Amino acid sequence: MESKRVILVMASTVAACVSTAFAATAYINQVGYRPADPKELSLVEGSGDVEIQDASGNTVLTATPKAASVWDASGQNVQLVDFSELKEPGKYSVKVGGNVVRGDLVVKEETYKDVFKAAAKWFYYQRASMALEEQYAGKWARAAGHLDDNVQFHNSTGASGSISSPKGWYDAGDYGKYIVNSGITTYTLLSLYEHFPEYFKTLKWNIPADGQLPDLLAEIKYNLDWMLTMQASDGTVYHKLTALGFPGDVMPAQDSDARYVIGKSAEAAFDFAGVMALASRIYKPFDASYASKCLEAAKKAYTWASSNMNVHFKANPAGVSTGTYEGSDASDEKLFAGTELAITTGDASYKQSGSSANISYWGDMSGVATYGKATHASVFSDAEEAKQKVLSTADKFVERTQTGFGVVMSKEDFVWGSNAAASNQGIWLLHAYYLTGDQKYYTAAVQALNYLLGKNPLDMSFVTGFGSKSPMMPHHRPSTADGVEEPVPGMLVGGPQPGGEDVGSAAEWKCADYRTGFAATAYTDQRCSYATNEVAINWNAPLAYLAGALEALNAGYAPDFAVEGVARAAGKVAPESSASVGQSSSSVAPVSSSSNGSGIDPVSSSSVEVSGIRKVAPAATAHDAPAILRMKGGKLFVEKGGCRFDLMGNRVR
Ligand code: 9MR
Repeated sequence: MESKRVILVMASTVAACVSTAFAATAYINQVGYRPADPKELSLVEGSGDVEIQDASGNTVLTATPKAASVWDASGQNVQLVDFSELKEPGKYSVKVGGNVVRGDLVVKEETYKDVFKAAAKWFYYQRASMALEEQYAGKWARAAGHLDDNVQFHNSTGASGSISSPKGWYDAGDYGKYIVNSGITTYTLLSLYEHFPEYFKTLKWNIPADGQLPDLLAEIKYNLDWMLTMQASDGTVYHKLTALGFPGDVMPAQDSDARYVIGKSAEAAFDFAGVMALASRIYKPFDASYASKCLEAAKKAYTWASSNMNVHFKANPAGVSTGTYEGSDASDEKLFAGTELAITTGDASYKQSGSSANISYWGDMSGVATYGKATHASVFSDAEEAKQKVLSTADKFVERTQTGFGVVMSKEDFVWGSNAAASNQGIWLLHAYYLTGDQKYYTAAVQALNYLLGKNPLDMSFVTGFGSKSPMMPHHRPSTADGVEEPVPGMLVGGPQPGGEDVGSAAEWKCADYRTGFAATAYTDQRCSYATNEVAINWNAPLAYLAGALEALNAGYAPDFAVEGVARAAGKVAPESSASVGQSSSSVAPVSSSSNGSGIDPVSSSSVEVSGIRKVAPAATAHDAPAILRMKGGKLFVEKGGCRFDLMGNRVR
C-alpha cells in the first residue's frame, strides 16, 4: 500500500490564516500563450478553483479544474484547467487555494516567434568548417573546426583515398555528420519552408547572408552542400563522416582527431534522394542550376539504392564507436524518396505503394512519405488513404490530451529523444489541421508545444534559454567547453526517458542513477546525460517546424494544399475552447494521497521525509506561512498561518 504523503509548506511567518496548507503545482507553458488560443494548465495537488491575477493583483479569471485523472507516464493525479477566456496580453499570477503558486504566466501575440528563431538559429551554431563570428554568434562566437577538406575513406566504404566534404551541421552534442539523420532533419526544415514560403521569405534571425536566399533556405543550404559531397559519381551515398570515436569535451577547433567517411547504405542514399528531390523544387525559383544539381543527385542516389537494397549500415565496423543510425530495411526510406521524386518530377515510375499511420523518426521515414501523399492529392491515387491515416493517428493524439497531463505524449513515447517525439506529434496534428481545418487538431498541436515549453511533470522548458526554468548543462560539447555560463540558446534537449543508458560508475562519462520509476520524469540536467540531456539536429528541426508553423498560421498563412480557413489572422479566429462543460473538481479530493509518486517534488526539489510525511522547503512561490505538525486526540493536524487543517487539506479550525 502506498504510504500517505502530505506536503507541508514551511516558510516565513504571515499573520493571516491562509486557506490551504498544501503545495499545489500548476504546470504551464512558461513561454506563454497566444491571446486567441485555447489555454490550459495542469494542476497537481490542487484544491478548489484556480484564480488568475493580473500584475496589480486583481483576479481577472476564476477557473474550475476538471475531474482529476492519473497520468501513468508520471504517476501524477492531474486536474486540467481551461483558462482560454484569458485573452488580454500581460503577465499574470496563478492562485490555487488562495496561494500564489506561480507568477510567470504570460499571454502575448507572436508567442513562439523567438522560440522558432532560436531553434532555427541553432543550426548556425552547429555549422562545421567555419568560424562563428561575434556579430552573429555573440558570446558563443568560436573559431572554425573540422574543415573536413581532406577526409579519408574508411575501408567500410569500399573506396580509397580521400575527399573534401566540408560544411554541414554537427549532428548533436558530438561533432559527427550523419546522412541518415541529416535526412529527416533537412526534410523537416524544407517542408516548413514549402508549407509557408511567403512567411519564411522575409523572416530573419541574424545569420550570414547567402545571396538572396531567405534565412531558412540559406541555413538549410549549408547542410545540403555537405550532403552533396557525400555522393560518389556512381550514385553511392556514404553513411557518415566522423572520427573513429567521440571526442572529449573540447571546442571544434581543438578537436584534432582524424575524420573518416564511413560506410554506405541504401537508407542513406534514399534519405539523400528524398531530401534532394524536395530541395530541388524549393530552390528552383532562387537558383535553377542548384535545383537541377539537387535533382540529378537525387535521381542517381535513388537508382543506386534501388539496385542495392541490401546494402545496410547495421552496426559500426570494428574500431569505430560513433553514432550508427543503423538500418536493416530500406523500404520506408524508398517510400519517402520515391514519393518526393514523384512530386518533383511528375514521373509515375517513382511512386511507391503504401503509407503509414506512425510518426517518423530517423529510423522510419514512412510517416513523412504519408505527409507527401496526403498533401499531393493530384499526384497520388492513394492520397485519400494517406490522409485517413493522418487523421486516425491525429484523433488518437487528440484523445490523449483530454485526460492525464493534458498532453499528447503517452508512456510509450518516452524513448531516447522523447522531446522529438512530442514535437513530431505536434507536426502530425498540424497536418491533420491543414487537411481538415478542424480546430481540435490545432488545439492539440498547441498542447504538444505547451508540453515542450513547461507543461510537463518536470516543470521546465526543454529549450535552452526559454522559460522560467530550462536546461543549463546539456550534453553539447561547445556548451560545456566554451567557458560561457549559459548554454547555446535554442536547443531542445532529448528529454526524459527511462532507459538509463548513461547511468554508470565512470564519473566523467556516466551519471548517477537519476531514474524515478516513471518515464516522464527520468531526466537529469547534467552534462553526463547523453541519454536525456543531449541535443540533436533531428530534435531541433521538429521544434522549429512546430513553433514556426504556429507562427506562420497565426500570421495569416496556410499551406497551398490546405482546406479553406486554416490560416488564422491574429485575434480573428475564435479557436474551439478546450473547456469541457459540466465537469468540476467538486468530487475530487483536494490532495492526492499518493503525491505524485514520481519522487519529483512538484514545488521544490529540496524536500525531506518526516515519518512518511514529506516536508517541502520554501518554494519560490508564495506559500509563506510556517506549517507545524501537531498531534491532537490521536490525530495529526497541520497548523499553518493560524489555521488548522486535517491531512486532506480541509480546514478544521
Ligand atoms: O537519436 C538516436 C537514438 O534514437 C538512439 O537510440 C541513440 C543510440 O543509438 O542514438 C541517438 O543518436 C545519437 C547519434 O547516434 C550520435 N549523435 C548523438 C545522437 C543523439 O544522442
